[in-house]
This record gives sequence, structure tokens and C-alpha cells, in this order.
Amino acid sequence: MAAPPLGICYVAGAAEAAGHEVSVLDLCFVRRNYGKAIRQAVESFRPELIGISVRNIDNVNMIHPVSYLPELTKIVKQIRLCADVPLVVGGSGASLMPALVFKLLGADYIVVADGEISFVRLMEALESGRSPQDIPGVGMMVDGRFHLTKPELNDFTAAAPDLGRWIDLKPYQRIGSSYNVQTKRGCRQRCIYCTYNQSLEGNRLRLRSPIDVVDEIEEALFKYRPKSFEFVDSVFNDPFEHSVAILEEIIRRPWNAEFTAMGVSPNKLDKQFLNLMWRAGFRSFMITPESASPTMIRNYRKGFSPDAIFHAAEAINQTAFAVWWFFMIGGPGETNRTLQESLDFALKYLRKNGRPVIHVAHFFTGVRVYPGTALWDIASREGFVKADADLGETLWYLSEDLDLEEAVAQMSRAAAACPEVYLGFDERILVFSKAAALFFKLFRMPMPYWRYFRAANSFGLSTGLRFMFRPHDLAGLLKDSLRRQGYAGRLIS
Ligand code: B12
Repeated sequence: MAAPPLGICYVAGAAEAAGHEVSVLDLCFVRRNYGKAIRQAVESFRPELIGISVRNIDNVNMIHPVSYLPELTKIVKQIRLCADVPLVVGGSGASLMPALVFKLLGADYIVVADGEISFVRLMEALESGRSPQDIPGVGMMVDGRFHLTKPELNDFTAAAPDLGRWIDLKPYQRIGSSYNVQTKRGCRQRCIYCTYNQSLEGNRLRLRSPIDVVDEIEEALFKYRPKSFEFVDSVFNDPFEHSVAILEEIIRRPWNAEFTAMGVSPNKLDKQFLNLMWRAGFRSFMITPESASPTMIRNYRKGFSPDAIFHAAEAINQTAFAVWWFFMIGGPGETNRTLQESLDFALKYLRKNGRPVIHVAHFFTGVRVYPGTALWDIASREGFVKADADLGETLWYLSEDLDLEEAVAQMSRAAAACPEVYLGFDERILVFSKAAALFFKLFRMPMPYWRYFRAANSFGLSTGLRFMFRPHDLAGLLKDSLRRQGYAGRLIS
């Protein structure tokens, strides 16, 4: 799924509002020959400074790991070849591991967390010949050492980013991507593995007024006619009252639009709230409980009671939404029994059983370990992360109480019994996603296209093709990944 680069559009808008001339080069659909696209953009625009937005540093998949850092270094090299100007990196990928990304890319400056204010202040400082070293969120070399000033997470007052002003939205719309909208920054949850409440957005909630959010949607709707809007908040329905106010404001407006959201918590996801979502124009959403085992919900510190997920599933089953559930297998305390609890939940609550609702229950194995999280400390204590760990390698945690061969067998059994179950292992099938998107478009099938995972799995199960693309020895691949990061414990001995 291509995500329109919302972050850089916010920053571009802020820079322009501060009196700078700004141009955005979106490399998302430039498959080959970055060099040419970069050279042309530099020659025609003649920038005095270049900012790069680094959204993802890897694909967060333990079985098929892909690092995006080598490609980024190539992009930076191309830029350096044709432009002798300061280079600033920013974005969530940069904010996760600032020192690593800064050094690896050989940037001149890095901006961590929110970009609008820090980037404008950085440019002002450079223009007036002052050192930007004390600007919150800015990192640079000082006396031969990387120096980063702590970011200041200000109220969320940035102007609406107007994506189509900066990038061409058409290729995104062609493949079914939504117009992305942020209603708040900050996350007050304390999930042990997560970075949102840390270097990315901080723990303090910074809410936008619901009227402003819906005004932004209204303007984009009439200007760009996107097929759907996607809320990209860490958790859309927290705080609950804020999401209710946004939904009610949408319902009050005289137009109709389709909505989806990626971070929906099972908390308070009852009939009334789901009804409000439906009336506002939601037809799908992603829900991220990570586990249905009470032990694991507690261990992950998910911030909702184990009952919430069962109540949410019962309420969702009375609707016609398409819902993509995410489960993360292998956190601290995971056993084959707790894994089975999550699988049993999917088998019991997420089957279609003749109802209009469509579920996809996506099970990932392995938990990505990021610096600064509680999981980092646990992983360090248990030997998954070495003191001299190379952050350029993707680092993983897998509970030592899990028998991996049996875990793979359990998940495969569930996938064989239930087309709703989709495994992280199945992701090889995504090479067909572009062709599939064209097919769906040709037949004008409703989006989001992931709703067809279930139908594809049913077809695969009835024809015997379901597991054709799955690698052999999945447990072995998981162990290889752990070996690469220097783990030598019980899981591989
Ligand atoms: C929403 C979301 C999604 C949605 C996107 C929907 C959509 N239509 O956009 C979905 C579910 C599709 C998704 C998918 C993926 N995601 Co995601 N996603 C997010 C999330 C929660 C918010 C991103 C967002 O839009 N934020 C709002 C914008 C405004 O913020 P921003 O981009 O950070 O920009 C600000 C600053 O970073 C900075 N900035 C940005 N660019 C620049 C540039 C310069 C020069 C400067 C100075 C500053 C600057 O200023 C901006 C404004 O303040 C983040 C986590 C988070 N809380 O940030 C993860 C996150 C970005 N995703 C992540 C990942 C891994 C993925 C996937 C690869 C997962 C997968 N295996 O499929 C895919 C990749 C999709 C893609 N094509 O890129 C990781 C990336 C980390 C990593 N390891 O690489 C994150 C950080 C979550 C995490 N910690 O794991 N994602």
C-alpha cells in the first residue's frame, strides 16, 4: 500500500508559509533511474537546501526482512552528485534512530519528531549564519560528535497539508491509496514495543479541533475527489470523545465520503460507536489488539481489558464492515497456549458464518525491537539485543517459552481451517498485489482491496493452492533471523 507522503507535505506547507520557495519531488513511483529524476528536479528548481523524508527504514517482517537504508544511501549519493547544498533528513524513520540514519546517510542535519517548526527555524538559522545546534529536534555534528537537541512537542496547530498542492495524487488513487488525514499527535498508550509515544509523537495528546479536521476533509473532497480518506492517528478512537466529535461533525456535513482508519482500539468499540462510524462513511478499518490472550494483552500493556476484544468482535459481527485484525505473536510471556488463545479467538469470532461482515485476521510472528522502548530493555536482558547491536540490522524478540515448530504448525492449522486467517508468512503473495489491484479496478470492485484476502484464501483452500508460495522451514527462517542479530539462547540451541 503506497502511503502519500503526508509528513513532507506538512513540512513543505510550513516552509512556504514562512516565506520560502518550496518544491517536492515524490520518488514513490519512480521505479528506476532516481538519478535522472533527482537531477532534473535540482536543475529546474535550483534549491539552496534539500530535505529528505525517511518514512520507513525496513518492512518489519522477520521472515522476509527488507532494509530500505541501502536504497536511501543511493538516493543521497545521487543528490550529492548534483547539488552542493545542506542536506536535512526527517520523518518517522529518521526519528526512530537519529544517530544511525544521520551518519549512514551522511546528512548535514536531522530533524527528529514534528518537522514544521524545527525545519523552519533551522532554515532561518542557516540563512542568518547562526548555528542551529540549540533548536529543539535538530541534530548535527558538533565538535566531531553527533549532537541532538531534545524535540519540543508543541500543540498541533500546523496548517492542513493540502497533499495535492505538493504531489501528484493520481498514481496513489489509481492503486487504491486513501487521502491521509491526521486528527491528533501523541499517544498516551504505553504498549511495551511501541515507538509512537516516544521519539515519534510523544506521550502527550495534542488534539486538533474536530471542525478543523472536517474542514480539511471537506476541502480535499471537493478539490481532489479521493475515493476514500484514511485517519493515520496512532489510535483513532483515543480519546474516545474526540473521535466521537469528529464522526458527529462529518455526519452533520451535507456531503458523503468514505473513510477508513488504521489504528482502532477495541476499547469502547460498541454498537453505538460502530453505528456512528458507519453513518459517517466508514466501511472498513484496521484493529490492532495484537493478542486475544489475557496474559499477552497484559504483558504488551495494551491499555484495554481482555474482555474489550470479545465485546468488540461481537459488536462488529452485527455490522457489514471489512475489518483487518492484527496479532503480534511472540512477545514476552507468549507460549503455545497463549498463541492458541489468539487463534481460537479468530476461529470462534472472526469467521464469516453467513454474516455480511468481512474479517481478515493477520498473524505476524516476532516483535520488532526499537531503542527506547520497554521491550528493548527486556530484549537486552534476555540476550536478543547485544550491547553493541547494529541498529542497521532489524532486531527481533521472540518469547523463549514458544516452541517455534509447534507455533508454525498451530498457525498453519488455523489458516487451513479458516480463510480469514492470513499469516505474516504469506506475504510473498504480495508480489501479485499490483496485478490484483488492476483487476479489482477494472471490475470496479469496492475498496479497500485487502477485503479480498478472505476470498483469495477461500479460493486457495478449495484449489489446494493456499500454501503454494509459503517458504519451507519457517521456524528455521525465524531462527536464522535471531542468529543474525547475535542471539544464541534457548530458541536456537
Ligand atoms: C498511519 C501509518 C500507516 C498506514 C498509512 C496509511 C496512509 N494512507 O498513509 C498503513 C497502515 C498503510 C501503514 C503501512 C506501513 N507502515 Co506505517 N505507520 C503509520 C503511522 C501510525 C503514522 C504515519 C503518519 O502518517 N503520520 C503522520 C505524519 C504527518 O507524520 P510523519 O510522517 O512522521 O511526519 C512528521 C515528521 O516525521 C516530520 N517529517 C517528515 N518528513 C520530513 C522531512 C523533513 C526534511 C523534515 C525536516 C521533517 C519531516 O515532520 C512531519 C510533520 O510533523 C506511523 C507511526 C507514527 N506514529 O508515526 C507508522 C510507521 C511509519 N509505519 C511503519 C511501517 C514499518 C509500515 C509498513 C512498512 C508496515 C508493513 N510491513 O507493511 C507499511 C509501509 C507502507 C508504506 N507504503 O509506506 C513504521 C516505520 C518504521 C520502520 N521500521 O521502518 C512506523 C514508524 C511505525 C513503527 N514504529 O513501526 N502505516
